[in-house]
Amino acid sequence: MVVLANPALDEIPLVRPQKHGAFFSAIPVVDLSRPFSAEALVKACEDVGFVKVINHNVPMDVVQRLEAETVKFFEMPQVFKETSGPADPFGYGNKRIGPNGDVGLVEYLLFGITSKPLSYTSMSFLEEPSACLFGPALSEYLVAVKKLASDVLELIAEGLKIEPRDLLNGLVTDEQSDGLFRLNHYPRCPLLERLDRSWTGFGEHTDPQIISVLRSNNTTGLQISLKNGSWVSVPPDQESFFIVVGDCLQVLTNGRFKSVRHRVLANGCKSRVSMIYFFGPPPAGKIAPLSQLMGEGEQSKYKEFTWAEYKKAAYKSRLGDNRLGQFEK
Ligand code: GA4
Repeated sequence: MVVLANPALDEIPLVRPQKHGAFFSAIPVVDLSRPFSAEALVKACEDVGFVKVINHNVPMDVVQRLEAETVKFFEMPQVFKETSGPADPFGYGNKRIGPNGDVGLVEYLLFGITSKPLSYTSMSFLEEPSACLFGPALSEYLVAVKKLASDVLELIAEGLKIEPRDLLNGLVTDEQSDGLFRLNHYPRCPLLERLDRSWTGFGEHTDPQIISVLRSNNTTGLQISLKNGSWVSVPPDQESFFIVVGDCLQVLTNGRFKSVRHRVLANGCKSRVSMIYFFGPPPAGKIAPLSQLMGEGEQSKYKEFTWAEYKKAAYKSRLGDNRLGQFEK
């Protein structure tokens, strides 16, 4: 019999008795340097709510610098990492996700991001001389990925024929816009590998924001749920970014885009490091379907709310809850 020494592991849901399923080869890919990328982005957001973007203009050395600093942080002794925790709401977190009892086989750093000037919440490890390269690497990454998010939203607005063209990206570049940044580490776990089991790394959920921009190292684990409810594995690609449609974009498009349910399974083979920048609107921003996207006689499917209201409700929910449910008409 195998005894799991860490009691917290007992609480982590076992997803299913086999390892990752086949890779889904039909993840939409959009080359941002090509004509018709606007239309292709819209189609991907409608069909899947998830899209891989290439030729994104984020320099790979910026990504690699932050990844190297992140790996260095997660390799530090547990007591050191914990001086930057708990993640309540920002800081270092280990296995516990959010305030309502969700758990996963993951450790992470969660930063709050303010827009102008672009800055992140401080943490005690950042004051150590050994972490002196972390802050500059993080700042550079945030600037580059924010530009990518802004470009993508502008293209989506073009594809949807929204005027003015900066209406969507304006929500995330606004001075008051509300960003979050998450560095996740799913550790290698030889025990899991030996058991040939998958545990939940990060449980299924949708992202509450407008979009999220995700990048991971070359390790499997991420899965998305398709419209028919089936789960498919996303082939990792460390050079690309994945755009995840969030709940707010679903509402802004009156359900034309769907926020995609996704999760990460931990199978223990290789450690996975992911970086996700969540782009939320200003707290007072009203989230409602854009009138220009409504067909004749089309009614809003949602009660109007502000991002502050939605966020407050989200932090009372469990990770896997359907958060939009209570705002549906
Ligand atoms: C899911 C998406 C992001 O990771 C996150 C998560 C947040 C957290 O980890 O603190 C939440 C979760 C996420 C939604 C419901 C609440 C809040 C955990 C949780 C149970 C940072 C976010 O913005 O919402």
